[in-house]
Amino acid sequence: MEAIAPDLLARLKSAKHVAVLTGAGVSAESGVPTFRDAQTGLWAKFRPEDLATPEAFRRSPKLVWDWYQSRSYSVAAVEPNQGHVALAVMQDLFPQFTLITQNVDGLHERAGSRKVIELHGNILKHKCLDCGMPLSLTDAPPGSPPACPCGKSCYRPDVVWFGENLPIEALDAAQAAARDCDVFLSVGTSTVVYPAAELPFSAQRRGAAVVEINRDATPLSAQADYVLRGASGKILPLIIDALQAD
Ligand code: BV8
Repeated sequence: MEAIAPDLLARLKSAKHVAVLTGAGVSAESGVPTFRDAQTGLWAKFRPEDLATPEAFRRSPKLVWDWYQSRSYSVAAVEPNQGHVALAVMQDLFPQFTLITQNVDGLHERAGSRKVIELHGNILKHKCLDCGMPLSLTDAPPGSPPACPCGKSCYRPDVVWFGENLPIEALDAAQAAARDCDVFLSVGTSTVVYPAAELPFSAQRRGAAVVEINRDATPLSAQADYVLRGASGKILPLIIDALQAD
């Protein structure tokens, strides 16, 4: 992986507001399968996009519930990696810093990031499918999924499924940060899921320098001002080291 380009470093050092969008690639080095990695086990024959929908949950509640439970256990069993830790350090290096994530694994908070904008919810949180009441798994009756105390429906994971609107306050905050920032880092995301994928393009239209940090090419690569090709767990600490060098 090449060093951080001097002009990118200069942009970062003079930035008043840095915004970061992360995707599943940031959690890959913690051992969390990325969203489009091949599914394993019981769900090997399903595409994630086909399970992460309200229709799939209504059609096969136990299958979808168990998939989320299995993902929750694997997330609880892993640790944040050097990429998460670097972003937690980065939040104190700029006058304003906004971390926006598509990830539902809660690893940014566990690494010490504050005020994380979770665009797609959090797999460790639950709510009622019907009344939307927040629910705790520790109080849940037996069942896959458990019944909600409201008596009308059942627990569901508090994540945003395909075809569902994003939480409006989270989306508004993310879009405001994209419009306002001087540098926008897009890290570990395939840049295919909207409206999150629009954020780096929106930032660039408003004059921000857009940096893609990704192991592979994405639809953003050709348009990004900088492309740092490689693992986020290696590249993000390099950026911290360069910023703190003198
Ligand atoms: C909505 C929660 C209004 C659930 C998720 C406009 C245009 C086209 C389509 C649409 C559009 N507007 C809406 C749509 C439809 C849809 C959509 O975008 N579909 C896509 C597939 C085309 N969007 C929606 O439905 C959204 N809702 O817009 O509401 C509406 C309402 C009704 C009708 C229409 C519109 C809701 C989207 C949210 C879905 N929920 N997650 C769950 O997790 O189970 S999205 C899911 O994908 C995850 O959150 C994931 O984070 C996200 C994006 O994926 P990535 O994070 O990018 O992960 P991926 O595996 O794809 O890529 C990993 C990347 O990392 C790769 O590039 C890889 O190379 C790289 N990498 C791997 N290792 C590393 C690495 N990089 C660096 N270092 C490494 N070590």
